[in-house]
Amino acid sequence: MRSLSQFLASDVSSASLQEVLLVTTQTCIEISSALKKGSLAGILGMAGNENVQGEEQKKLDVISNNMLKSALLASPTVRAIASEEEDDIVPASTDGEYLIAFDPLDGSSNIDINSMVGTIFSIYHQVGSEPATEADFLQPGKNQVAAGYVLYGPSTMLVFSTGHGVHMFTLDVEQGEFILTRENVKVDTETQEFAINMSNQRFWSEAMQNYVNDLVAGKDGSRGKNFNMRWVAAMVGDVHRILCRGGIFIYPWDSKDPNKAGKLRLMYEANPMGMLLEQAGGKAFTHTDRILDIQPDGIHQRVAVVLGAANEVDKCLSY
Ligand code: AFP
Repeated sequence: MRSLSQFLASDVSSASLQEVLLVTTQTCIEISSALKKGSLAGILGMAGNENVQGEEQKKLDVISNNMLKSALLASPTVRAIASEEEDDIVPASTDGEYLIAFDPLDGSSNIDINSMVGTIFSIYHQVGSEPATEADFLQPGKNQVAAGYVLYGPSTMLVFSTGHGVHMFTLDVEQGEFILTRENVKVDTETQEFAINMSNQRFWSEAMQNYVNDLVAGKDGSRGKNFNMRWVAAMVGDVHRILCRGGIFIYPWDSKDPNKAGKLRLMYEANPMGMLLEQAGGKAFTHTDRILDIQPDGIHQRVAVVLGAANEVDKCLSY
């Protein structure tokens, strides 16, 4: 039974990357404790603000964001952070070598129903000179040096990759540390399970409607096999299920959005999850491009996402 610090000491050669991963994950343990207290700590409900994307912020979005922000900015390894909950990047007062992008609480609409939420993080090398600017963050996802998430479910789990496979850790609450519970997770190339918000069906492209109609037709349709559907409404929960037992997750662009950009954020959701899926042998695309190849044009950019079992992603894109 290896703890996270033992794993990092033996499997991650850079001491500064070990440090940034430890600071991030230690803060997630504190977020996990806050979540466990729920209503007792008076931290549920709305904060009364909107984030830069015009979404209402929950108190816990704000609390989690502030916890990660202050912990990371205090670390000498961090040059700057970008958060889904911050309008602009926040430079640190150090000459640290890492840029961290994060979604402090993905799926926050699940908080009030005591369902799954998570923190997603993505780590890049600083590329420009100091002080850091937004332009430094605009690197394609294939440049990520590490990416992962902490899932706050029945147990709290850390899943991450530094480019050498995907590893899962479970929080030992008594000891207050993550313990390695699955190494080198792989996603089957085939699947019979899909995740998509079906209520948007009429707004999808004709091709996406045809693809999903064929999944739903099951054995009676052209696919010749039945498919099951699951939707956690937190990408972190849907991706975790895919890493554990396979599947495909889709958040397509739809005609409600004139830019046809999709809902999910490239830097805080699609890139880190794309890295994990590829490291586990799966695929991650928009409706046209490999996600990790996209050159971002802004830190809050949104994209369409199709990720999961390699053959099923290919099949979806073939429509
Ligand atoms: P929130 O964090 O604002 O709740 O959004 C979560 C999310 O971006 C992603 O985690 C889910 O997959 C997706 O939204 C759920 O979207 P729907 O509202 O369409 O179910």
